[in-house]
Amino acid sequence: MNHVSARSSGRRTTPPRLRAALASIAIGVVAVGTTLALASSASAGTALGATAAETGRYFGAAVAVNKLSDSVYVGILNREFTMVTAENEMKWDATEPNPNQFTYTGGDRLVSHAQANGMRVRGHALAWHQQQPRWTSVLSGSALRSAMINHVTQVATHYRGKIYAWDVVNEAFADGGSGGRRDSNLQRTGDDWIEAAFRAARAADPGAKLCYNDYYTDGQNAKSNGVYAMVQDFKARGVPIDCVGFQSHFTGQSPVPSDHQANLQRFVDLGVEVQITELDIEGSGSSQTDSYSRVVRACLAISRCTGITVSGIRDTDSWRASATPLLFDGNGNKKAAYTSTLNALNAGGTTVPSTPPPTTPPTTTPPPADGDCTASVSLNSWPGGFVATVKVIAGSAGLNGWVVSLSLPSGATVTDAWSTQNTSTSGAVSFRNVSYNGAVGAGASTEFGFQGTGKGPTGTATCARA
Ligand code: 9MR
Repeated sequence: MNHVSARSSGRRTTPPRLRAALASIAIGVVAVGTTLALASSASAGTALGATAAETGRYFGAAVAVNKLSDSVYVGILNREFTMVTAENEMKWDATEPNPNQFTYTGGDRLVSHAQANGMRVRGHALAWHQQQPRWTSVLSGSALRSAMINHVTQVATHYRGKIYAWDVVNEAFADGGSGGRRDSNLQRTGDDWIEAAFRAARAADPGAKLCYNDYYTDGQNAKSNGVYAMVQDFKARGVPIDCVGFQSHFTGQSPVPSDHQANLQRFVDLGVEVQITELDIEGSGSSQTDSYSRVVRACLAISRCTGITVSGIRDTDSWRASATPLLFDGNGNKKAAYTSTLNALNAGGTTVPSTPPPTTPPTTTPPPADGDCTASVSLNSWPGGFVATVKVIAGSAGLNGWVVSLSLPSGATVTDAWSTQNTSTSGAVSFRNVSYNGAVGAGASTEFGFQGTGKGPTGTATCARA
């Protein structure tokens, strides 16, 4: 049940300061490896992030890491925002400029800044047809598919435990009336490229919420219907998806649609969270201020609309600066749109449930009979490659170490493995625990994963005490 909080009405059920503290605690539980600045609740009512936290939400900004040396920029960021998104630094071209050579300098700086200042991080974006490194342009088919899966796996593994939500796939649906997929090099690897990316992301970072993110999907239209059908299908088939991001780039030609809230709600009704991920609204004056408050009110009316991110801090930081679409002017002063946004946050709304419902259907695994442990493999494969996630379940005596043995078909090779050490890369392969996951209590479980080329394992995996 949602309860409504409203500063100005008698409907409040929880004192605001207590509510802020509870919200901070709830956020702390889900923010792995992140310490939230509890001091932020001192500015509840007067700063965006602290006020959003009163209903369990975040308020974030897209950040350009090279601006972290600008004191005005950082001053606003640290005062107002509780979530950051890397504007460009976690994209494919930035993180893997050469095949299988990863550079995380910019993204790591952002994560450090976030952790030092009690902010969470939205990861953006693992797979997208734009801002790919040059080398992907000569790839296609299974080579491109494998490169994409490797990219998703490596980047999500690098940031494991540090990301609140990943935009796993960005902008994969076509504009216009088709409601179908956008043509792209990734799409040409096969329709299942999106689910392959989501499965690889889940295997690499089981704690991050996994989002599909797109623009012009804010109201009901052919494009959002296409995304809706995909999410419905993913939910029905157990493809791991937790959230849908609505970029929310509004202009005079593309204003906030009248069915905005209803559209967000229909996605929530499919069993995903929704987030406003790149909000900016062209213009000035009352049309801009009204539109900002409408968007905030729509999100706050929906308990599983968990947060709002604006696509920059000052108008001059925007990727479309001439549209003056943000909340602060070029000098860092609060605009009228800031005030209307803060007022809308202060008006309250539904409270985000503190423990999000489970999002991946539990896999049916036979309980260990009398043996030491069992292993079950879930496989995500595509022509030319696969990612395997293996669940190790301890028997009634618990474990202090384990080894899982399985056999790969001929021609298959393990190219990467995580949370495990493998004895070989082809044929009969054994996977042992690493230092942090050898101890498994009675009936409890742990997971590891590996990826490879060729076909994935098909036979039974056996588990033994080590
Ligand atoms: O804000 C980003 C800008 O700095 C880049 O030049 C641009 C290049 O593609 O990407 C901008 O961010 C995009 C975001 O990653 C996805 N949604 C649309 C944004 C504008 O293209």
